Amino acid sequence: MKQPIRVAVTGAAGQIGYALLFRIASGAMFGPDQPVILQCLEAPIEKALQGLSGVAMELDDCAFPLLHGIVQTSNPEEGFKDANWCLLIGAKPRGPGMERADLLKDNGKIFIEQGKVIDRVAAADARVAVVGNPANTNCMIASSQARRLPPERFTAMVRLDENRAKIQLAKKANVLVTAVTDCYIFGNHSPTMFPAFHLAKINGKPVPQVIGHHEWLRGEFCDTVGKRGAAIINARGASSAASAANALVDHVRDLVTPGKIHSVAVKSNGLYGFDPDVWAGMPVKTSADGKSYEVIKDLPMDDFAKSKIDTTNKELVGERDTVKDMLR
Ligand code: NAX
Repeated sequence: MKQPIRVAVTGAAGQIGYALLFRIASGAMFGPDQPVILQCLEAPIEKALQGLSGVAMELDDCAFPLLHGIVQTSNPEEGFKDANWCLLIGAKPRGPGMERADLLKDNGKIFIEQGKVIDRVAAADARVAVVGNPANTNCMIASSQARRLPPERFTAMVRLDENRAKIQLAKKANVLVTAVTDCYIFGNHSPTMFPAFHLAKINGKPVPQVIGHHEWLRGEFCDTVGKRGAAIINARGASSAASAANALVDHVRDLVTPGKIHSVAVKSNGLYGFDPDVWAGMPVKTSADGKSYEVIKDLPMDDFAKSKIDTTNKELVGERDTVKDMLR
């Protein structure tokens, strides 16, 4: 039996947390032979901690063979102690009348603190995946606090957007989602993101050739993927939760599975024309040992793709400028 790995999850009693913890404990994220210890971190609010105790009872009641322990805490030092993976989901939601800049700054404070503590107390091999919005910028903020852990250990999730793009293309072409490959998200997890349809393939053939409807690809397709979160809020009265948890399972599982290629928001280092210091979605390939990744470089970008990347890059730079006084 392998040694258990420690997985810290913030916002563990929230809606995504509730859809996620059971799947981690069942082996969906790290495999059927990898035991886990869940280190659940919640805000120091009585209602949240009480909710978390109920989630922990339910986890117990599943009698998962791979679940070797549950920590419940509101203390980041305890929550991130020796963690191998830190899944940062907890964030403040945007309240009525709240400006985006205020949301960025309020959430920035959470990610400044968590970045510092992770750097101090997490395991030597710690890796971080940020879901709490604005995810790309929160990830950049957390990484900016780290002295020990290099920036490539900090990733943000754009996998939900990749999954959304794939299913839209599959439905349009009337094929199973498994026929869609090479479908990558560039930029911010926001409506400005670019689902790069010109690189995607259906049954190995270029999407523009198979679908043929260029106006649909440039217009309705990009809009549907970019605004899917809002459409779900309108329909459900609550934001995406199960699909977000599922995307995080995909994000982490593919980052530890040798050879997998998928969309991850990483420090751009200037690739694809992004500002070097923003975290932007792009395709990455997991290394042979499953411990690191490299960005797939030099994919062709036409004028439309370049203008979409320029727009999403400007938004990321604007977000960073809003919080720049908080960085070190
Ligand atoms: P909920 O409001 O249901 O849950 C958030 C939880 O985080 C709450 O239980 C809260 O008490 C906790 N929390 C707040 N501050 C905390 C802190 N400092 N430490 C620990 N826990 C803290 O939100 P939920 O629907 O679960 O969404 C969580 C985040 O994911 C939001 O920021 C949301 O915008 C974001 N999303 C990101 C997505 C992505 O693709 N990157 C998609 C889904 C989702 O919208």
